[in-house]
Amino acid sequence: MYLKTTKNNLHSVAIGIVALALSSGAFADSNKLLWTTNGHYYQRFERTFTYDESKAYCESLSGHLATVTSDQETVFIGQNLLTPVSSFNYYYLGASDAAQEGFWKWITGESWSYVNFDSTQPSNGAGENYLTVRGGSASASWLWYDSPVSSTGVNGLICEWSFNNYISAAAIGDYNANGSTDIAGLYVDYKTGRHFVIIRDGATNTALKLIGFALNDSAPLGIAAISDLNGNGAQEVAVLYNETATGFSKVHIRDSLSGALLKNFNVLNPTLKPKSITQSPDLNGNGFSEFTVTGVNTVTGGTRVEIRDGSTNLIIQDANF
Ligand SMILES: [Ca+2]
Ligand SMILES: [Ca+2]
Ligand SMILES: [Ca+2]
Ligand SMILES: [Ca+2]
Repeated sequence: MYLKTTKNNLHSVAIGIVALALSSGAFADSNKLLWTTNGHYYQRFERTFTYDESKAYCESLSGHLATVTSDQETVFIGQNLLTPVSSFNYYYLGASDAAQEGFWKWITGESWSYVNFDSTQPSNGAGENYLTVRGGSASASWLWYDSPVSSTGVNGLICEWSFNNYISAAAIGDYNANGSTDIAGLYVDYKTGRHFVIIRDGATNTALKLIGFALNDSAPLGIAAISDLNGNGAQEVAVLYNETATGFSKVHIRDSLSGALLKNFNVLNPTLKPKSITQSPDLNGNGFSEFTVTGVNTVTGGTRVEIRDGSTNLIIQDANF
């Protein structure tokens, strides 16, 4: 990364004073921008993150570190995300050759065919196995460098949203009464960040119903189908959340026919990180099926399991592992 061309060194001297003035955290994150050519969204974040933290950050937003696979994509990112920042700034992209030196791979699995390294790059310095792109307003700036996993020389990261993030799925009986069990899939919409459950016919794959869940930054973790609670003949859908604002584990239950929110309540306790929700048969004989939530104590590593009644939401059985 740190081998610079003579041209860049001269460039550095010439605008060094300007860069100094801008170097004290002067840049704001970009907006999340749509590239209409491929329908993907992109955003630049100013963060002092390692590569691993950067990767996890994009994933926490249901995106991925950006993959740049064409000159047009370089130009879009360059003109819209990199032009407002200094040519002394570097940003992580989603590629690495850490597994095998010289064999770069995009984290999305896209083929490594387009490359845009600076002429001196990759310099293959010790540990320089992570891709960065340089800021600035000229296309000559938007070149790639191999950087360490952690560096004070890296100023942030670029996230890309290119597909819906599917979290989990559950069987939901025969929703359209055609003799086949149907499947409810939970995902985060990459365009809006909103959480949806889509029900598809198990035999034909036809989309039968789209149910909107939360529109916030809480992470949805799983889905369970439970018995009809409001007596309209359609089963309900329960989604487990880790509510960012409060740290609480929450279950939201919506009617699968109307999409109406029927219940919103806490499970586990705040010392536990929620992990999963699954459906269980009616164990206490009240005619309503149950659901099971699992949480992990991040300090001790212990796991807690609560089986709760689908109607009362009270604990029927619990265990600590
Ligand atoms: Ca891409
Ligand atoms: Ca069906
Ligand atoms: Ca119902
Ligand atoms: Ca029950």
